[in-house]
Amino acid sequence: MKLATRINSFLPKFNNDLGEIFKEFNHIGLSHVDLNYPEHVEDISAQNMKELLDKNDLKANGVALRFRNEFINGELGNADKEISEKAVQLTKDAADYCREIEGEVVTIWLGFDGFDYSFQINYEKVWQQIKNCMIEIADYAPDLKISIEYKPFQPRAYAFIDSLGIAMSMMNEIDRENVGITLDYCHMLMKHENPAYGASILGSRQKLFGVHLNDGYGLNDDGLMIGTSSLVKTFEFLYYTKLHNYDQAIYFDTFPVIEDPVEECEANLKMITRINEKIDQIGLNKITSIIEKNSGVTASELVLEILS
Ligand SMILES: [Mn+2]
Repeated sequence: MKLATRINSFLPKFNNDLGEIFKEFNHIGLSHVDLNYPEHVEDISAQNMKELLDKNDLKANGVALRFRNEFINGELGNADKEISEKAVQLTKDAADYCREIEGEVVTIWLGFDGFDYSFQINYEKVWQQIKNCMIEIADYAPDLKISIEYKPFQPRAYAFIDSLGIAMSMMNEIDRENVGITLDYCHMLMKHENPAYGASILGSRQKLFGVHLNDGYGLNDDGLMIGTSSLVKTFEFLYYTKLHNYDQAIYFDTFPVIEDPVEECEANLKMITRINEKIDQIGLNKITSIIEKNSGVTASELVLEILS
């Protein structure tokens, strides 16, 4: 398993020093890093970043776009063409940086493309604009995976790309080999989606480009530790990532606020390792055969076996 975690959780404890954080990542047992772009790279050239990763025996999984204040009314889909073009350029720059540090995935979460009011945006116009921007980005970096991370709402009352269905429709219209989807477990719970459903459908199509793992109660992006709220769903989700040989990093997108970030990350590591072992112990074939029975009662017996 390639494992990464949220850098921002570690910043306060490690004096906002990426060098110290990477050292700790390696010490804990993580293998990969996802960098927010431009947030985490502003003072560090790609060459220096690569050296810093190498020094700590870490690999880049990729970069994740973080759009700033000027994009508050939309990124790729902004009604102001100039701002939309800036968002495209920032994403191209992120792709260049990603390639130079030998990362593979550019994750695009359009946090501000969305709406708060009825009659606020022209949905079809925004749809076409985001689609065309994504095509431009995908064709700019055909050697990289361009991955759409969706979230139903927050910070906007409604996000534009808000669900598995909308993200897949957009992906299909973009129609590029190198465009896929990142599933954020908590975001899916917020939309009352079953995470495993997404992992199955995208995994089957080789379109699962990213996994953000965490847990929550559904109403909010809680970012709880893995397996602490919906353990059985987490098992089912990870079964499908294994079944379809998901090969990018699993990123712990959790938010330790009260918890010590190192201890919290270690808890995530312990949990995912244990779940992984348990899936192997039961066996993919056996789980597959249980699903074939199409029975709630048999499914409940699998839960008993997980508990044993
Ligand atoms: Mn996420």
